[in-house]
Amino acid sequence: MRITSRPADERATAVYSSVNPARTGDVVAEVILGDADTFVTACAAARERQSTWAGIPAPVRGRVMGAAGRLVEANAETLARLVTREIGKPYAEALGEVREIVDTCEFFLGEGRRLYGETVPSEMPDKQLFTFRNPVGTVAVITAGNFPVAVPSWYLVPALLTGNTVVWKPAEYAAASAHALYRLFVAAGLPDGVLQLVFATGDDTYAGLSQALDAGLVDKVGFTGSTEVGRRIGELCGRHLQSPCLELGGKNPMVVTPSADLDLAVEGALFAGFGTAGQRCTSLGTVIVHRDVHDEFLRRFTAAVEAAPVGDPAGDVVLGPLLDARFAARFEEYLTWIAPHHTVSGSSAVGRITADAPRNGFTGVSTEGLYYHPTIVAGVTETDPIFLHETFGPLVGVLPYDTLDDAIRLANLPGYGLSSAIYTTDPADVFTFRRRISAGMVSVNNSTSGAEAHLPFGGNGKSGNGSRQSGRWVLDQFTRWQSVNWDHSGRLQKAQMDVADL
Ligand code: UN1
Repeated sequence: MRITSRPADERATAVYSSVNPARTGDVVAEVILGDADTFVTACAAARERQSTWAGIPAPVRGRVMGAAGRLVEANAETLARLVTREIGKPYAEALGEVREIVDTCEFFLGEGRRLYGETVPSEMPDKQLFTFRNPVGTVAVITAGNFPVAVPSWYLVPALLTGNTVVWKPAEYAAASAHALYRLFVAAGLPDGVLQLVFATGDDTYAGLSQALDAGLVDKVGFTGSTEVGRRIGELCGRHLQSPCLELGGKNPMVVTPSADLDLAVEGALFAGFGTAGQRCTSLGTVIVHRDVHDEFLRRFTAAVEAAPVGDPAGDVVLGPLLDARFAARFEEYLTWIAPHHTVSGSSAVGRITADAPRNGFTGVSTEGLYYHPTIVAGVTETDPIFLHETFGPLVGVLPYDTLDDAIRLANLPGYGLSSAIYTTDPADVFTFRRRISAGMVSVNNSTSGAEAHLPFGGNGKSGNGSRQSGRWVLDQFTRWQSVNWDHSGRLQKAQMDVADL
């Protein structure tokens, strides 16, 4: 299948092949890439349609979001299969991801009837004060491919619902999934041009975004991706006095206290660490375990990882391949570092699964595909690169702690602040942890990953600029408050008047 930007870009110069990471030679889509001009043109086209779209009553825009959700639901299995084929996400997780779009659409269908403003009492007689939410204008959305459809919907649905037009640039290695979602949204009744899909390289997108911001064509940027790129986008937006919605990396800790249910903690660590092959921004980075239960936890966690089914993501596996060759190359840099430094468990080998480094029960084709052994690294220290940085692959570090104070210090040390988890049966631990952890999200006796569509999602520190997505909180990203004061006294009343002057 050949796919291109909308509106179709005649000047496109390069064709990118989006391939199945589980099987060499399976080209999922030939993506016709645009360039910086394509991006700017799309922003101009979106800008042109914005006031017409904003003129449609919010409950009616909400109905379009509801229709999009129903269409996605009706096509859920097809879309999930495409996600699995294009990025190697296990089918059950891909289906969950598609379900999350439906949840988001359902939530914002109702929100179209609830874009409330307020009436506010005035300090002057015969004067009325009101607040209204106005759309920001044109929104540029740039998304990663590890959540190729759900995470984009977290931006598209609220941005469109609140009367913005959107230019969406998905990751090219997940372009077919993005294109399929785009088509479902258009089929749901979005007027022509209200949502623009653009395929371009990261460099071209950055250049196009910079030009579009200079030309005043973009009012808000939403970006999900690496901390490194997020910083550049943040700087660029800052120069235009804009505050983007940034959802960046994570080094999400899990603290296991002595009172924890260890089997539950192991189950949580397995899913959080190795689901989506460890490539969620919310994936588990390091387990920080109380010394009294450290060895037992490690023994059970190792056994669980050894038994975890790995292989063909279309089947019932815990993990499939990595997303794309670029991610695999980056992950391998971390792997070369660990071997001389640490004890590795959870697998007979580290690195790529091949005929020479096989894995028991593996269901993929071992000489093909970007499959890696799921790896636990025991005894990491607080200066190790794998402790400090997001590895974005199937690798989890484990280290012991002695006091909860120290566990929290270690959990905050890498400087991210997206998700976190604590396993305990002591409520005092929960409240101490919740109060002192820097993360935007805290799970108690549950995985660090697994978002719900109506709870604020987002991070602090290197994980973002404090913006939150999802639920009613995201409305503040895509609308601006307008205050209206209406004086019907028939005279000029000045604020801060004395009671005697009234
Ligand atoms: C989840 O953990 O359910 O890109 C969602 C990511 C995140 C979404 C994670 N923005 O991995």
